[in-house]
Amino acid sequence: MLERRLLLVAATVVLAAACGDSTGPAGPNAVAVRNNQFAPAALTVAPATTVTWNFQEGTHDVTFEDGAGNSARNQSGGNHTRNFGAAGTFRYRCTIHSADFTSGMVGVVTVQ
Ligand SMILES: [Cu+2]
Repeated sequence: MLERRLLLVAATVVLAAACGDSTGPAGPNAVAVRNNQFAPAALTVAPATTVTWNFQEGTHDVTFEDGAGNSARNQSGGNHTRNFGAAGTFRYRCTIHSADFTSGMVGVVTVQ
């Protein structure tokens, strides 16, 4: 009986550790948005992949150079997704924390 209870406690701790960390890596095909950075800043995916931006800290946006698939202007939590259908290079930035697509809070998704 005690063993079963200990097992339950151990399983709960493992589950809490897996679910509770909102500042860790965002996962495959995902970008963490925090500390005025996109992490990873450069992501390569296959065609037809949906990429998820996970807003973990601060207020930011995801604005693409091609003008498609942008997030809300001032997003401070939750997720934003864009599906990339065809191959290409898709630069994006946070308009709050960068002036152009080459410096500041910028990122790129390469679809190949
Ligand atoms: Cu920002």
